[in-house]
Amino acid sequence: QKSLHLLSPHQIELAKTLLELGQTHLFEHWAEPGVEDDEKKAFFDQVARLNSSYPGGLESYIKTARELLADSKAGKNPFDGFTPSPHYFLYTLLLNIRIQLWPLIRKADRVWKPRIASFNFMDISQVGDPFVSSRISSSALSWQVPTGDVLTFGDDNFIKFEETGIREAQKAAFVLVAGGLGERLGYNGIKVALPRETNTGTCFLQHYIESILALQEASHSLTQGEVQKKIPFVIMTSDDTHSCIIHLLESNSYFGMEPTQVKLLKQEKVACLDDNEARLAVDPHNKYRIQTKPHGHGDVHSLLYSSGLLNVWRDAGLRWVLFFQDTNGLLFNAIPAAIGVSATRQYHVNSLAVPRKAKEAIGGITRLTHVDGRTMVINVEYNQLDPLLRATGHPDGDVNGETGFSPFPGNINQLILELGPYIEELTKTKGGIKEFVNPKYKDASKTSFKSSTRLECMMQDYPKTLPPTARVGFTVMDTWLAYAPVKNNPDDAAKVPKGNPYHSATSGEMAIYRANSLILRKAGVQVADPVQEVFNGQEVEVWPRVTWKPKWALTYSDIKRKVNGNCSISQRSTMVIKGRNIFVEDLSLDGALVIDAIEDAEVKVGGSVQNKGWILEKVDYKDTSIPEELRIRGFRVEKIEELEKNYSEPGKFSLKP
Ligand code: UGB
Repeated sequence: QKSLHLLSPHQIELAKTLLELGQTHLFEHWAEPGVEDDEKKAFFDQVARLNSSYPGGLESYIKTARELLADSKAGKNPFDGFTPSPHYFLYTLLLNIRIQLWPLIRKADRVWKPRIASFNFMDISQVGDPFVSSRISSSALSWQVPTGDVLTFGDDNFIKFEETGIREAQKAAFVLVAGGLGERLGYNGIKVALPRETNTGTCFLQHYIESILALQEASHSLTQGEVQKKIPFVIMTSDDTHSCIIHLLESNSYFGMEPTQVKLLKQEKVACLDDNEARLAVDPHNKYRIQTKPHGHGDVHSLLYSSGLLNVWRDAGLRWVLFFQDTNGLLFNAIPAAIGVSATRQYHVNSLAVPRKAKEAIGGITRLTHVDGRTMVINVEYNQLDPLLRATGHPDGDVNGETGFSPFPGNINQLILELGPYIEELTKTKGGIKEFVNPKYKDASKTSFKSSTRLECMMQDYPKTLPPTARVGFTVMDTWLAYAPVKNNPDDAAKVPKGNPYHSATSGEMAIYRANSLILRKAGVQVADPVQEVFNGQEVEVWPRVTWKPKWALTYSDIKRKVNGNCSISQRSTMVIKGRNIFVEDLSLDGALVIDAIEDAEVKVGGSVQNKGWILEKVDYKDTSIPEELRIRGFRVEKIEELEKNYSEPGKFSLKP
């Protein structure tokens, strides 16, 4: 009452609302009127912000929180009434695996089909030659059945999808969700500034931007720019990451992208909750503030909706919106083909997935069937999958199936949405995504929390509100090609059960070299086998350290065009290709080779390159004298000897040592 003169009429309304919503405790420890008035005013500014940034305002937030907290206390399963089952997608996966696994396919036919007998399922015997079909025709399936493609890197199908994807890329906009702090990784900086690999030191954000620019260029030259010249790039930030991302972009001239191409949308945090009554938590460091925490990556939909960008993109003739996460250095290996799948299958929603190991910390894609018959194909988050399975007649919970993988493919949170249907849906929902709450209770009475909680939402829950007619599909790629996130700190990574991926800075970097080596192998290069090494307590395969810029090669066809003859690379080698028009032919590499060239220079690289090369020197992650971004990997590159060439004049050149 005594502070009312400080407030605008709108703020007075908000104060009343807070009192009506049972939030009087927020004012309990306030100083006398006239004391600390600035802080009190700042409190109401914060309340106004929290109110305006949440669809429906604080009233709606508290109401939803009370409902979700009551459900959580009652132990109500968030998927109440739904039973999960692996959908036919995994079956298709088996169908598509090549000849070596044919006996397994037979077995899967025996094992899985009876389990999903209630399904209108195509009999494997009708499919004929599994090497001809890479996809079961959806016409044989009822509408609920999700469709999915399982792609095999480098085969004709893959190449076809990549070509379609490159054509379509000019109609795409990219959205990176980068508001998370990465608590599991425990890195002190922003994750997008971490080197994707330390051979070149290229950070994730630079790699993403260079990949988008390379796509733009490739798409443009294939189609002579039917639609747009620049691919829009949106980055969702938060208070935790916003200023650092701006600094990273500005101090690196946007890594070659035009600043107008990049838009930052900052997500706001939401109010924390102290108890089951949804009493808002007072910030432990300031009694005039409400404690806040991130609301989750699901905010990206409401931010895009309210930004007005979607309509601008539609008017510019765009068709696809691609969402991706902050630290997957392999992602762009999968993008061209995945866009190709979306365009070919006309998917409204296409999620990228990889085979998943049980208990792996990535969501599982399931087909949920409700008791009333409704069916929904959706990601079930890793912490919910096991309890859901146990509660619905699978006493062993989340375990590997016959194939050695979880029957539920892993969601890698790379979504491709068709813009038109996306706008239609958001017009209805205003971008609101189904939320959840995850309180950590003090004891079994579930009456108090160990620490405050808050509502959260996830971007992959977008399909939950879609009508049954929506075309929701999946695209599965090999993990080695498409997925290597950097999420876990060295301690936690070293404790990952044997056989499960580490998802650490160490494994993330090694995965780049492995993927590039395997891609070159597929193109006919003799790449030596890897050796096993232990860094930061994690045993990893060390392949030759091969990297290239996205403008050198984005697709398998690019690689085939640029690598010819008899080439070989020894295990201890390093190869860095930077320029666009570099052609590798009859090269024998045993050492380190770094090669760059301006756009107008065409260079043929061959012959025998032999030198002492670059070695990986082990470092201890606890050794704080070493920069954090290096020690979290457990190694650093020591450059002993290399052949380095930079062609800075236009013309044709040949490098043949
Ligand atoms: N992020 C935000 O932008 N804002 C936020 O408030 C929170 C996060 P995490 P998570 O691919 O490995 C997801 O924390 O949420 C950004 C999927 O839910 O790295 O534990 C953040 O910056 C899961 O199904 O992952 O798990 C980052 O870019 C599985 O796909 C992104 O959101 C898993 O990722 C993801 O945040 C995975």
